[in-house]
Amino acid sequence: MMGHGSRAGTGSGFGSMMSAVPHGYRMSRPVCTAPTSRPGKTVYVMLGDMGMTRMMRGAAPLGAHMMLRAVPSLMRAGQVGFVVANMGWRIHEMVVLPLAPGQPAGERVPGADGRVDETGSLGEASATCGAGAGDGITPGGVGWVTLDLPAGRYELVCNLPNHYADGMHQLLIVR
Ligand SMILES: [Cu+2]
Repeated sequence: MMGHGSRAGTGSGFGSMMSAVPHGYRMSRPVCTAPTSRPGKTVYVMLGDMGMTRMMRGAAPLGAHMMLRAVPSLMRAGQVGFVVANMGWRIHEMVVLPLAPGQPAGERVPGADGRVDETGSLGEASATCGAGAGDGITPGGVGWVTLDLPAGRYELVCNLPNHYADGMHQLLIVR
């Protein structure tokens, strides 16, 4: 499935994001949808990559083109429901990590395994067509999680090997 005509099927929140997908990204057709009833604010997170082959698994070479986009990225403190759609061809996930005061977003240094430190994680959506933690969201899959977020700065990351370094992170500000 390619092009901008595809729809996430997970709610209208993805509609505007689809038109902002950079050229060259391959969009997987959604295979499931998140529950439509969620407490609190909903954040739609789109995970994507440029594919190359359907044989690709989770690991990726450095320099691969990948993306993580969340809308909105600014909200009030309280319950936040994340709906995370993997529209790429690789396995992805979304982990919510805190940012210390003054700590810039996007500048974590991955370890030798290509992953960043998840200390202090507030939760994640890494199950395919399910809630909370799992074995990763497979292409076309949707994961979801509802978290109680105090005011602060957070970073949404995909922590499969090299995915953070390849660009899968976004700042989330809670006031
Ligand atoms: Cu990823």
